[in-house]
Amino acid sequence: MECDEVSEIDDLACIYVKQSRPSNSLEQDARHGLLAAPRSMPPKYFYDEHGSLLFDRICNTKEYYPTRTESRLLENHALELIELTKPKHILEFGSGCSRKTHFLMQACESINISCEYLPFDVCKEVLHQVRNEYIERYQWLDVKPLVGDYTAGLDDLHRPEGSCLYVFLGSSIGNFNLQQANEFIAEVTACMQPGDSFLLGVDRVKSTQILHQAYNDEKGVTEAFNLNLLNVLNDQLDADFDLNKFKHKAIYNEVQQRIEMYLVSESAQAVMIDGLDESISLNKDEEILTEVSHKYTYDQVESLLTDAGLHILRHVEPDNAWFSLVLAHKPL
Ligand code: AVJ
Repeated sequence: MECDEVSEIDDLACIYVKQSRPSNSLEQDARHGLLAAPRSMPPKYFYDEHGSLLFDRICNTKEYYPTRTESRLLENHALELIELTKPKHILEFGSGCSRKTHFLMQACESINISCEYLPFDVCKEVLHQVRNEYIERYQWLDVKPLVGDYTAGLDDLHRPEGSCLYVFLGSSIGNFNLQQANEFIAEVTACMQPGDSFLLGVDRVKSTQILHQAYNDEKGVTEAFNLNLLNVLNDQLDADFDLNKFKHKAIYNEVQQRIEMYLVSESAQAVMIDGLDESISLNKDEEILTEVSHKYTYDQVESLLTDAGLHILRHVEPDNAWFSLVLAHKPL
C-alpha cells in the first residue's frame, strides 16, 4: 500500500494523519443528526479536553469495569504478548491517556526491547501530555504522536519499517456498528505487513444489570460525560443548549447486543444553533442518541479477526469472561 511519506509535523512533534475519506465536520454531523428526528450525534465529539478528563474519571468509577479488567489482563499478560511479537513499533488507535499502554512498555523494558510508540488520537492536548509523560518515564523510548481521526481512513498512516504491533484497547471497537467494525479491522489488516500483530480489547456480552450500572454510575460521571456533548455544541456551534433541560439515559439493548446512550429532553423546548443558522424544537422526552457500545461474544470477536485474514495467536480473559484481549497476527 503506497503511503504518503511527507506527513505534516507540528511544533509538538505531532504527525498529522490526513483522513483518506471524507468524514463529516461537526457542522455536517450536527446538520445531519440534529435537525430531524430520530436525532443523533457521533460519540467522537465527547472528547474535547473536558470530555477526555471526564472519561478518565469514568474509568475510575466502581461500576465501569472495562478499564480495570483490561488493565489487569495487560498487567498479567503483557510480557508474553511482547515476547510473542517483539515489536519495533507500537501503534495505538484511540490512545487517549495511554494509561494501560504502560504495561506493554514495561514488558518491553523488562526484556530490553526498545521500540517506538505511536499514539494515535483526535485530541492533540492529551497526545502532548502522553508524549511528555512517556519520554520522561522511558528514556529508551521514541514517541511519535499521530493526530487524526482513525475512523476516517488509514491510507495516510505512515507504515513504519520493522515489526509493528497495532493496538486497539478499551473496547472502542464497540462504537462501530458491526459492518463498520469489520471494515475497520480490514483497514488495519491492510496496513499490516506479514508478521505484524494486532492486539484488540473487546467488552463481552454479559448481564443487563452489570452493563446498565457501568453506564449509569452512582456519582453521575457518565451523565456529566454525556451532557458535556451539549457544551461542545454550545462552544463550537454557538448553540444555546441548556444542560439543565436534558437528562442522561443509558440502556442495554439485548437484541442489538449494545449499550445505547441518549440525551433526553426534559420538556418541550426550542434550541438555537447559530452555527447552523437553525433552531430545533424538541418534544418532552425526545431523545438524541449520543453513543452505541456494542458487546461481543468470543466467537464474534474471533470471526471479526479471522474474517479479515488474521490468525489468533493468543486470547486472554478474566475468570468471569467479562472482557477479551486478543492477539492476532498477519500470516507470513
Ligand atoms: C471508550 C467507547 C469504550 O463505550 O464503554 C464509557 C465510552 N461511554 N462510558 C464505552 C463510554 C460511556 C467507552 N468507549
